[in-house]
Amino acid sequence: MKTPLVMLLAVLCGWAGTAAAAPASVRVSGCWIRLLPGNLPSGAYFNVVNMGAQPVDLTGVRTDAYGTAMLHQTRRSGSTSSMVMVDKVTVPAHGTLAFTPGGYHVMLEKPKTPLKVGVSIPFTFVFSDGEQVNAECETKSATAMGH
Ligand SMILES: [Cu+2]
Repeated sequence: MKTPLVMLLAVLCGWAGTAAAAPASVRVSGCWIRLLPGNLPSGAYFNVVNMGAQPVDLTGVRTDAYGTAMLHQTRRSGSTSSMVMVDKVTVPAHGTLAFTPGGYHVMLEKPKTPLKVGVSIPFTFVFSDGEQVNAECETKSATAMGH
C-alpha cells in the first residue's frame, strides 16, 4: 500500500509544482475607467509593471462588464488626434508602461448594464507569455484626469 501512495503524492506535488512554477512577472495597478454617459465608449487607464528580465506584450483585456474591450492608441498629428487599434503593447523588461488619457487606453464599448461612478469592475489582462493578471478598475466621472 505504501508505494502507490508515495507515487500518488509525488504526482500531485509535481503537478502543483508545475502550475505554480512561473512567478508573476507582471502587475497591473491604478486601473480606472473614465465613464462617459449613455452608449459613448469609455476608456480604461492603468499602469503595467514588468518585473521580469524579458519584455512582455499586453495582448488583450477581458471584462464581463462590456461587450468589447480593445487596445487603442491615441495618435496626434499637428492639431488633430485620432485613435488606432493596436494588437499589443510591449512593456519593457524591468519597466512600467502607463496607459493614460491621450496615449494608450483600453476602449470599452457596449456596457452590458448601466454603470455608475465609484464602482469596481473586474478585468483580466492577458499577456504574450500566457500570464493572466486580474485587477479591479474603478469607474470615475467623465471629467476625471487620473490620479
Ligand atoms: Cu479608443
